[in-house]
Parts: sequence; structure tokens; C-alpha cells
Amino acid sequence: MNTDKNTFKENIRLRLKRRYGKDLSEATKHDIYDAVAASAMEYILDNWMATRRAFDNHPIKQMYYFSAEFLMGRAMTNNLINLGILPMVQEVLQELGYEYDEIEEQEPDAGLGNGGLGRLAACFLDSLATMNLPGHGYGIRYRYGMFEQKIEHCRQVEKPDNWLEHRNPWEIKRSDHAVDVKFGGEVVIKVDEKGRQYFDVDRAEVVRAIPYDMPIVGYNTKTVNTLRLWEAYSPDGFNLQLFNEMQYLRAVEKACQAEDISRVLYPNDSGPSGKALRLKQQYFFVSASLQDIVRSFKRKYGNDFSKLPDLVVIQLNDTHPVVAIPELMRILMDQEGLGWEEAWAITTRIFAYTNHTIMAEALEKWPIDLFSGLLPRIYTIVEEIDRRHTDELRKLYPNDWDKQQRMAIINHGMIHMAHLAIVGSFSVNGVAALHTEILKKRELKDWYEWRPQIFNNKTNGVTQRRWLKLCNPGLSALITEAIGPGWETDLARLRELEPFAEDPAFRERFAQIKHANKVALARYLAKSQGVTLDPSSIYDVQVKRLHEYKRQLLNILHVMYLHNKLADDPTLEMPPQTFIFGAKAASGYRRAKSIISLICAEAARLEADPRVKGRLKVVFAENYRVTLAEKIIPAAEISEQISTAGKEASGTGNMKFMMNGALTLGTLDGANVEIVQEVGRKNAFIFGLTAEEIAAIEATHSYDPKIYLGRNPALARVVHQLIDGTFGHEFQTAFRELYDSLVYGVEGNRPDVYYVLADFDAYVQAHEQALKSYADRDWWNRAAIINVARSGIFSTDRTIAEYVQDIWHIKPIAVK
Ligand code: 26Q
Repeated sequence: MNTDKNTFKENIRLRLKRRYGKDLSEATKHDIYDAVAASAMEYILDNWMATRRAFDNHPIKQMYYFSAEFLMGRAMTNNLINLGILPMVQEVLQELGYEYDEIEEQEPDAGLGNGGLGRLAACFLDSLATMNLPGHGYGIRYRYGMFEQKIEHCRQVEKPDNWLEHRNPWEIKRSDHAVDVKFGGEVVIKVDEKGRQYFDVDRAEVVRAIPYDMPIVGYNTKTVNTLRLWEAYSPDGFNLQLFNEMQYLRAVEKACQAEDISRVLYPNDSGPSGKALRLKQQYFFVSASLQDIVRSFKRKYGNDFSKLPDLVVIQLNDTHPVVAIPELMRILMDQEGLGWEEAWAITTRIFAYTNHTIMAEALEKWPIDLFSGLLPRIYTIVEEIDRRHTDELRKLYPNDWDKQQRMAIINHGMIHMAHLAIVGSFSVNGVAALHTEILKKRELKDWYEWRPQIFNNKTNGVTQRRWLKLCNPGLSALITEAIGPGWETDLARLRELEPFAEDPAFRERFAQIKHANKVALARYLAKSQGVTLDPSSIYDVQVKRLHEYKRQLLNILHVMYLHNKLADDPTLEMPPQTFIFGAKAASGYRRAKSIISLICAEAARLEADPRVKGRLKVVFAENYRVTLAEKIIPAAEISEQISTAGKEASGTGNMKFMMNGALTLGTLDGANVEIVQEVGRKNAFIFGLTAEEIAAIEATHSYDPKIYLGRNPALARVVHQLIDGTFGHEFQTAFRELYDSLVYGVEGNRPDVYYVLADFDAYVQAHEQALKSYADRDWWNRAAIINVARSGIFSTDRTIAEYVQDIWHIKPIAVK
């Protein structure tokens, strides 16, 4: 340890000198962070190179995870934990006169994702490396990630996320692996030296893709996998002619347009943008990645592409990278000279597709004109895939013209990416049991009947290395003390905690840790945004993207209901509660932004009301992101998972809360169903319409929200407060629109499409039940410990093991 410490310290000194020309006394905290990261990289690099060598020397199959998003968060503490050197580095920093935490705070989040789908990709990479599996990520190195959220006068304001302002010490630029990606131009037929005809594109715009590699460090193992992210670069630089004519903007215009491709992450996590730039992003990273994969295959194994499916498998994270299917066809045919049948047989053994959504409006479609203009050769390949596919459908369903239409890849002037995905993949999976069932029975029914054998479920998970060990060191230490180490790589072992739920001394220590986490969160939020939280109040938390289907509106309407109750009767017995929200709204999602305003306006109204002082509080935690989740989740007591049943594909926050000992208050939706299966209904607070009940209502068009308003005056009052001046004039229009959407329906929609009013009563009762249970602290702590103990199956280690077994068929490898 001491030699390690001295070497590490020396590395920090050297780094400060070489990069900043400073000694320790002159270094800023940020310099120190950079030097610690660089010193940690010294540890990582040897293993990284050894891992690459191990893969190079063995002909083993590799899995590539294609994803437009990787929501990595911070790397430093995670890497130090996985390397097993966090305590050592903490000592080093202490000896240098720094708190570890203040150095940790210097690192910006790698916010290269919107939410669940991007964070899932990050958790998968952690599990793959930890399990010594050859699995790597391919994506985009966005210059600006998920926007930074500020709340100004109860409104969301978006600021660019300049995460690369200082150089990123966790990446290595690999200019030697750059490839070119072509857009536009005209398809032409050429003849090769053997006299064979092939297609090419002339007069295309060329964009260079430069890879940056980030190491993915396994926990307590030598395996270091790679996340390769592409940056768009214009090889042409600028136009000297125009520059000399002093047309400076025009001189760089073309280069800027090329480099726009990797400029910024699209901040909407539903509803296709229909924007050319989004399609350019998708083709850009997919084409670069496939060129990279094929090049390294040829280097290792030569030109026998029939072996490709035995050595490469690609998981498509939703439809965003699905253009990979025709792109691989293009490479195999136009560049490698294979025929269609041969290329198709290979392609359809390589791709597997994961669906992450049931929301019909979120399914990606591209207008033919846009697609064929940008990717003319790819379009002709999609047409041919569609032609052969519809031929098959005609034979299979000769009398069902409707079905043939529904299942076409190209129809109504659009290219349906989910259809292309299914036709080109050997596996299609949903992300929770209920989700997969709904896909099979409803959303993808035709497709399931067509090829039932390719459909399968892979319930999501989260990595316990970040979502327990890193974010909750107190609870982690208690767990290790109770059951010993090993749960870090075998989460099922948490079951051994269960007997401790009956041990009063253990329960007491568990409760103390939760309380300490609540205090820590209160401190953090006081410092970062100047709010005060009472750690003796119940922390009731809903953190996730803002979406109508996730029903943050139901939550805040309930808070308003409690507010009225307390204001009406100040002597009412009610334990103090703090409702914590965190959520980003897509920049163009007006109603989502109105809901944020309502939450903040109600928070202010509570603050100003002496009748509820110390009893009811709302906190909107600004700029929710991975790093903030790591502080909020360990402090939570109630986990709000209240989406309209049938709408949330899985959810993964629900699993993080459970693992940290919060009790779920939620609907039977997504993975909540499986959480309840594990803990039992009595250790959770389940309420509301089920997916089946909602399906039945929709089938008969029998929902009338006014019935619920008529039946429940307290609810009618709350809803009316949206428009009666309770919140003043500033948000009159915005809140009126929320009101109309609930009561009358707007923009041609039915009223209350997400059944907020239908579920309100049941939601109130679930909360009343939770409060009653909370009064019995022994019961509560017992239930919380049971939640932790039974969270084992929600590790991504389990999820990844299932993907390996059923889809990828890859094998672990020992790194020497
Ligand atoms: C599509 C087209 C254009 C622009 C953006 C997009 C886009 C971007 C991101 C569409 C969807 C997303 C993200 C979706 C997502 O995060 N889905 C969530 O995935 C989780 C992991 O499987 C599930 O747990 C959640 O239930 C699901 O909502």
C-alpha cells in the first residue's frame, strides 16, 4: 500500500509538471482531479492493452452494442473502485491536503444520453467487463451532451452542456483508426478489375469519423473493454478561396456542417424528430462502426465472410442504429463483392434488436425523400429488402392485403425502422416481462405471429457496482459486514441479508445509514441550490425524465390535495413529508415544461403558507443527471413509480431505489410487476388500473374523467385550482392547458389519456397506507431490508448472463 501510495503520488506530481507546469502548491482542484485521473489511467492502460492482446490472439466472438446513447456519468470513482484502489487514492489525497469529495466534484458527467436507454447501455458495459466478456460499445462522441437544466422563475431553461471544456482524461483519440462516411451523391454502376458490376456513389459529401476510446474497467478483474465513440471531422478544413475574399463564415460553412453531426445529443427521449441531422448522426456512427468491425475482421481472419456471424454479434439499442442492417449489406456487396443471398444470410445472423418503448408515437419513421436524398445507395437496399419481404408476406397471407400493408417496411411514404429491424434480426426482445407480453399480443402482434421463435424477454437491470457500492458506501459496508464480500459480483447473495431483517440491532443500523444519507442529501441541496430539507421528514422521491405517461402530474396534484387538507385543518395529524422531484423536459415538449412549472409553483406556494410549515414540502432538484441520482436515491424512502399501466417499458430507477432500501409506491407497470413479485404485495404500495383494465377501457371507449371529478370533490377542487387563480397570472395559459388536457382533451385528443383522474383516489389511498406503515418503524425498516435483500435479480449481471445465453453466445476470456 505504501509503495503504491508513493508511486501514485509521484505520478500526480509528474502529471502536474508535464501538463500544467505546476507543482503541488500551485495546483487547482481541477488540476488535481486531472492528475489523479491520469495516474489511474496508468493502472488501466496495461490491462487495456492486455485485454486487446487476449482478444487478438484468440479467435473468439465479440459482441458490439450499437447505441446512440451511453449515459456514463462520472468515471473516476467508478474506475478507482473497480481497480480496487479507491481507499489508497483517498489516503493519498488526504495526505496532500484535499477531501476526496471535492476532487470528485471536479469531474463533469459524461451525459451522452437522455435517460433509461442510455444508462442501461452504460450498466451493460460495466457488467460485460466485470464478467470478462468480450463486449464493447459503439456510439457518438457528442461535443455537447444532455443540456444543463436551470430553473428560473419556475421555468426550465436549457444551457449547453460543455462537458469537454477541459480535456477528458478518460479517453484516447485514435486518429489512426479514422474512417470516411459518405452522404448524398448519386448511385452509379461501376465495373471492378474482374469485370464484375457493383454500385458506388459519386459526388458524395465525405465526413471523416475519428474514434475516441474510453476504457471500461471490470470490477476486480484485469478485463478492460472499449467504448468507441466517433467524432465527425471535416477533412477539407476551410475554403481558402472564400477566406481570401474575406467571406469568413462561408469559408468554414461546409466544414461546420460536417462537424455538426457530432455536435449535440438530441434531447428528446420520445417522438421521432424527423430531422435530417438525426438520421445523419445515426448513419454516421453506424457506418463508421461497421467499417471498423469489418476491417478488423479482415485483418484477423481474411476474406471468408461466411465466418462473420461466428465472430461478430451486434445488439441494436432500439431503432436508432437500425440503418446498420442495410449498411452491412452495402459493405458486403459493394465493397466485398458478395451476392445478395450470401450477404443477407450473413447479415440476418449478426443483428439482434431490443425494443424499449410501447409508445406508438415514439416509433421511428423516416420520410422516403429525406432518407433517399441523404443515403441514396442505402435506400435502394432498403427497397430491395422490402420487396423481398413483401413477396414473402404475399405468399404467407394471400388474402390479407391489410396485413401485408401493415407489415411493409416502406409504406405511406415512410420507412419504418422497427419493421426493418425485425426483418433483419435473428432476435427481438422487450425489456421487462409485461413489456414483452404487450409487444407480442398488441404492438408487434403481426410480427410475433410471423416469427414467434425470434421474440424473447430480457428484463433490464442496473449495476450494483455504481448503484449500491459507489453511491451508498454506508449501506455497502453494513452489507459486507453482515454477509461478507462477494455480492459485488453475485448480487443474488443479498438474499442472505433477509434473516437480519428480524434483528433489531441490524435494523437500527440500517435506519441510521438511511438517516445519514438523508442528511447528506439535505446538505448537498442546501449548498447547490439553497433549499432546506428536514431529514426527519419522509423523503418521497420521483426522479426520471418528464413525460405525461410517467405522471409527475398525478404526484403534484396529490401534493396539492394534501396541502388543501392541512390548510383546512391545521390540527390534522400527519407526519412531515418532503416530496422530491427531478426531471428534464425535452426542449420542445410544452406540456412537460408546464408540469415542471406547476411543481415549482406549488413548491413556492407551500413555502409561503404558514399553515403547512414544517409538515409538507416540495423540492425540485435542478439538473437531474447520473451524479445527482447517486446522491438522491440512497436517501429515498418512498420510490414513486406511477406510470400509466402498460406505458413504461421497464424502468430502471425503480430497481436502483429498491436496491437502496426505498419502498415502491407504484402501478403494475414495466418491471414494477417483477419487483412486486420478488418482495410481495405487502412490502410495496401498489395502486391503480392494470394494463389489462386500461386495454378493456380503450377497447370500449368508455372512459369519462368527469365521472371522477363528480365523485370526488377534493379532486375536483385540486383540478379547479389549476385555473382559479391559485397560482396567480403568470402561468394562466400553461395551467389552463393542463386543465383542458385532463377535463376536455386538447389537440384532438381524448381527455386525460393517461388516466390521472381515474387513478387519483387509489393513489391517495396508497399514500395513506404508506404513512400508516411508516409510523411503525420496525415494520418499515424490516420491509426496506427485505427490498434490498430481494433486489438480486435486478443486477445487469443477471441480464447480461441471459443475453449471453440466449442471444450473443459469447464466452468469457482470461486476461493475463
Ligand atoms: C428518437 C428519434 C429522434 C430523437 C430521439 C429519439 C429517442 C431518443 C431516446 C427516442 C427514445 C429515447 C429513449 C428511450 C428510453 O430511454 N426508453 C426507456 O428505456 C429504458 C431501458 O430499457 C426503460 O427502462 C424505460 O422504460 C424506457 O422508457
